[in-house]
Amino acid sequence: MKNKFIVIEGLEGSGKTTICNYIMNMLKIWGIKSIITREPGGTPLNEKLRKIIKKERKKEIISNKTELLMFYALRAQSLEYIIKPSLKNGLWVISDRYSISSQAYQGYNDSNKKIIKNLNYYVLEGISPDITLYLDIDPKIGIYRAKKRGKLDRIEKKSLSFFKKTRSRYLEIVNKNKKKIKKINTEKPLYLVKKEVKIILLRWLLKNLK
Ligand code: Z5A
Repeated sequence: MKNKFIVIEGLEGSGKTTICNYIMNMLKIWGIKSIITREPGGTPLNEKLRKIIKKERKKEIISNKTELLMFYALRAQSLEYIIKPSLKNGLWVISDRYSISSQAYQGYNDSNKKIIKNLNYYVLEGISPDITLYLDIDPKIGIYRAKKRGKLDRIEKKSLSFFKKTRSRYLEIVNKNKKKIKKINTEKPLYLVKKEVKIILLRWLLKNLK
């Protein structure tokens, strides 16, 4: 079977990192070699930029334009040094976030939506996930889970209404792309979320045995 590119999306605390690890272990049991990458992050340079992008700063505030371009700069780096070479070498790639994150978090007006479309054309070079799992969660629950883990970062400190709008943009994207993006409700015990992930991936793999 051709190797695949799987993306996990969702708000903070929806369980993306947990599910990425779960999928990697599941693929291993099935005899499939994979790697996990994350956005922002992945390469050594990207991990440094991740700290910068997440840090709250009082003096030189990251502008909205800078933030959007930073996410795409990181994505370009991760495509060049992780995603493309891994896919070329026969590995499956599991990415904790990808371009839909930019559409959901930064696509808050028509002008940004247009810029993101152009950036996708320029940066992604047509590399799109074979399947995306969108982990849906009420932002209140997501933030509660994130808070339990420790101090909130610059982005996590944004208002509840920002996350509500981000979630509705996610849902809009999911509803327009039901074939390629599968929605999973994560407001239930983790073992049930994992069970649903497994069923979705198995069904999808059986359909795509080529
Ligand atoms: N961002 C952006 O704006 N634009 C972009 O283009 C990109 C990103 C790529 C990245 O932060 C930030 O960048 C993010 C969007 C923005 N900001 N926000 N806010 P990050 O990578 O540090 O964080 P995150 O991606 O938001 O994920 P997270 O907070 O680490 O959460 P998660 O990976 O989805 O969840 P988790 O770590 O697997 O689980 C969190 C906790 O919940 C943990 O203790 C789990 O054990 C627990 N958990 C998980 N599932 C369950 C269930 N089902 N029940 C109970 N407890 C659970």
